[in-house]
Amino acid sequence: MASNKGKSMKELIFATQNKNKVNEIALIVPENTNVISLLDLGYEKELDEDFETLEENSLQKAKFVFDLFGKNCFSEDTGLEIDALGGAPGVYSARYAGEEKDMQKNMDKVLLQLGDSKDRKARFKTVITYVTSEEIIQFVGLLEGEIGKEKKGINGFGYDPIFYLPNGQALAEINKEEKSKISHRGIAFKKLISHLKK
Ligand code: ITT
Repeated sequence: MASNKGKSMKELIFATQNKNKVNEIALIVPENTNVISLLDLGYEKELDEDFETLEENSLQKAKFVFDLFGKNCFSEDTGLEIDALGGAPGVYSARYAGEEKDMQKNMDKVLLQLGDSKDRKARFKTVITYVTSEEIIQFVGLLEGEIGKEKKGINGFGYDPIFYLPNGQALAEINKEEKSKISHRGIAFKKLISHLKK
């Protein structure tokens, strides 16, 4: 992502293989930080997510990658929580409509389940876990909105076309710079950066 020059440069492994997450984070990485993803490291094996909470899955991924590479690292796990569906898809967001992780099918399932429901309140929740030899710490980022009645926009990824912001725009209708400023992922990552500055 960035070259590691000056001596105060911080190097961090981002324990993800999701290119979209990497691209969003890249926009808000401070100049003194070099973020290296698992894609950069050529690590392609899917990371296990065996638990039923974002916190535990995020911790599992970060610890695994820290043990593997022995370098300061962070992971993030994100889920979409829809109130009228009792918090689903939540931790099952990637595979909501099946193992093939097909986002069109995942979104169609949500739209079908909600039907004409008036209560469409939802939020994205990101849990970042930062692991070093000295500490393990988590940071949460939330983005509140609602599930629209149709898919809108071509930007972003995942559930962005059906997640509407309070102003009525779908997350897939704003560009990635704007998304990074307001998003669950951006908020959690900025908390990590402030922690690193302490
Ligand atoms: P990792 O390598 O980081 O585990 P992943 O794709 O498995 O990547 P998650 O388990 O954190 O990612 O995410 C679950 C799903 O939630 C993901 O596949 C997306 O479909 C969706 N998702 C995550 N972040 C999103 C965002 O910012 N906007 C829309 N959908 C998102």
